[in-house]
Amino acid sequence: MKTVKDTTLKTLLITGFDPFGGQNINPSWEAVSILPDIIGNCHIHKLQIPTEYERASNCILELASSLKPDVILSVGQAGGRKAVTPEVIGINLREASIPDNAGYQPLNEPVIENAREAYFSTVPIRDMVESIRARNLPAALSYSAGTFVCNDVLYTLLHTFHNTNTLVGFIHVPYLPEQVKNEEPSLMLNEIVDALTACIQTL
Ligand code: PCA
Repeated sequence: MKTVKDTTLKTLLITGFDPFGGQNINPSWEAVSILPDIIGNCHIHKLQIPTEYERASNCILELASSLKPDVILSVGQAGGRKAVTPEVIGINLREASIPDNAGYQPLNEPVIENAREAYFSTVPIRDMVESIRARNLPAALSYSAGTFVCNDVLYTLLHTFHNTNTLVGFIHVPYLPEQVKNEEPSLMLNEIVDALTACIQTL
């Protein structure tokens, strides 16, 4: 009997944000937008989302309802970080030090009323860190996705897909060199693309 190779691809929905906070680019979308359509076992669907509370996750949920992805990975800018950082946890808190792109600046509000305090990410974050480092690129786990729009997306998706077959994760990436002055850390676009590719290869 012939063995039939399983060539079924997973459906990955990966998102990047539009620029915010006075920047004119966001490395997350710059990198996500140039990923190939297939990486490893995954068929990649890309979506740019607005840096706006609520609307960012709604955009993802709307596409996810028809796409039915196996995995949703969101990518965001974390200016000042020097490594690519898969996030460990999303928390049920909105607290913004700057307004989002719709001018909304919540203080001490829940992401979702009467929902639990936090959810752990469900993608293989430790494998992702190893996979990035195997390419000689800087990686570390992050234990806080903050309380701005990135955490909002992570928490909302983890809440929505809790106990389903859809895995959810978030990866923060450093600035691009053109965004920084002085000694602030950055990574080149091709390095961020390689790091994301390494993460996707663990899926
Ligand atoms: N980073 C922000 C929101 C959009 C982005 O790219 C954050 O870390 O919350």
